[in-house]
Amino acid sequence: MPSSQRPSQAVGAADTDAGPLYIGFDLSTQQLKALVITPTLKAVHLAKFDFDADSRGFEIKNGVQTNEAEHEVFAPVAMWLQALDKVLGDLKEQGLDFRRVRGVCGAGQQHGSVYWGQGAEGVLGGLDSGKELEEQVTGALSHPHSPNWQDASTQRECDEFDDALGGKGALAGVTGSKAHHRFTGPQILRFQRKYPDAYKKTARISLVSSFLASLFLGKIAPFDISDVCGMNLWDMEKGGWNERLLALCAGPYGVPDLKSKLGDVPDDGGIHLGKINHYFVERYSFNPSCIVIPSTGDNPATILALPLRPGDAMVSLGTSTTFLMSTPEYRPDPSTHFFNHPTTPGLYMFMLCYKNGGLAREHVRNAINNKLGKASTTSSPWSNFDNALLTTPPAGQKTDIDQMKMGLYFPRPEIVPNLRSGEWHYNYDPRKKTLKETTDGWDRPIDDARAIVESQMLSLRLRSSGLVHSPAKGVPAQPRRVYLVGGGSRNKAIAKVAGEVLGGVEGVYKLDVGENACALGAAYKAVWALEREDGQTFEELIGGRWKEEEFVEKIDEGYRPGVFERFGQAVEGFEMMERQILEKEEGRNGRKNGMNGANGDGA
Ligand code: XUL
Repeated sequence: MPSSQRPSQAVGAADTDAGPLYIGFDLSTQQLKALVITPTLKAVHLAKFDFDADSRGFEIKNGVQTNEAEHEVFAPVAMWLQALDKVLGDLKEQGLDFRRVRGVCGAGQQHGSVYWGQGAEGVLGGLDSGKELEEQVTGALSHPHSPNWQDASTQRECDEFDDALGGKGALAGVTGSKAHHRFTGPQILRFQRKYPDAYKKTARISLVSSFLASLFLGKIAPFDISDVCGMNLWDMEKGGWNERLLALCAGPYGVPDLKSKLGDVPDDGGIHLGKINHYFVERYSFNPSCIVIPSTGDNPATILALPLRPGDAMVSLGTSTTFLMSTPEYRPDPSTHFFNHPTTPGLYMFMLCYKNGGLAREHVRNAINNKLGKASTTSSPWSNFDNALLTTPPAGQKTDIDQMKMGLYFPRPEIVPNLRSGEWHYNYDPRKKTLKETTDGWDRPIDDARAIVESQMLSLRLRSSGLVHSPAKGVPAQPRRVYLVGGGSRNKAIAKVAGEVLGGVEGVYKLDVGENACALGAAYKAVWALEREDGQTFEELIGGRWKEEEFVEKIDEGYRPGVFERFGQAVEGFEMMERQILEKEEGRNGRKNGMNGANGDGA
């Protein structure tokens, strides 16, 4: 049985009327989730299927399989098919009246690709509602696995992508990102070389998001205008495929063939793709006029979990760290990502994606608990860490003339910057602008609590500095609001440091949707697509229905004059520190062009 959840915290509304409903699906690495909402944005049903706990017949761990010798990480597509029937079956058991569902939309883990065989559309259109999807659709694939975003097997392909347009900066300028192992273009290139027969037999290629939409639609759905930017193939300013990158990716099989595998991309994220596949009407009693909306990536869906305004920032504090902003400015850089905004033409989604986050903080937390012993058996495991964080002064400086303490904490190899796993400690003198690798004056591991959280926030501030603006005369450039989501958002001590370093003139907020941000964003996208008036933007429609007092909680004041400026000095030291570490590592490795080894992510 799926590990279903009856309405809980985020899904608590009584669904009394018989009005329309919308479903947002989230096909992520570890689970498939379905969240049902009303047009007033109340969540009324939630079902989920945990791949490790609930799937049958797949040897997976954390939702994926690995081939360590080649740094491959992939997921069996059949498992996702199994999950979709189970999740819908669970919603049916919960009593969901599928006839009321007016629209479905999804969020998919980004970059993963699904390879369809020649007869795929025939299979999807002719499904037998008496049988499960897994039994019928698995045979329509030309390859059983979908490369996962954690895959690191494409170093050679990344180098070729970076070179194709003249360098990482040029590739980032055109596609929004330099080459990354997980991006779909390098993945398709490797697939084409490793499995030439399967490539030849492939009629269409889907992203995880468009795969989900294809099942609902009964034919291959186009890519979503935002998620397509996670491929290193889409020319963002031109709004079309980049022919040179397609030529590289297609190799001997040619561009026209690859173009037909990829299909056309509609530029409206709210386009009605068509009515739901008869399979779902017959098997689950969906209304035959239910409309399928393009599913998007999980990160683009996350920024749709609230009417995020340009200038607001979202920080997802999970196992990894993600920083998202909606912005009208396109300022590509090899260390960041730009995507088209999933719903609003003229806006972009800016993203920073780190591998390290919660796990790194847990290491420091454990070291502190080992030193101090747990305060009591009932206290939170974080109480010593939080106490250390709150009693240590900003940048570890007791007085203005003290050195600032800073460091990098990467238990896993990091993407931003591209650096091996390791830990580094530095003292920085902001008056002389000098830096020294040392732990002189550090009370370890106590001082590490502040240093690690600050280092994570300083990296975000450094890399988003070009996109934030001064909100009023005399006030330094910073985000308007900072929204925290994910596990770490529950920690108020971390929120305080986030506010000190990042600012936020209107404060730091916790978005109280539990772990459901992606599914919620997808469901809101469906509401907008089906209920918008001519020209009405997502932000206008969802903003009008959004109940701030119910959905978000202010957890920190944000901008503190004086402290914010002190961290402005710390950012300078932090940038110097990163550069110095990278240079030392480059010397150590004796390699040019940074650390592109199997540990890093992309060239
Ligand atoms: C983003 C990325 C991850 C996945 C997680 O580039 O690779 O955030 O989208 O599912």
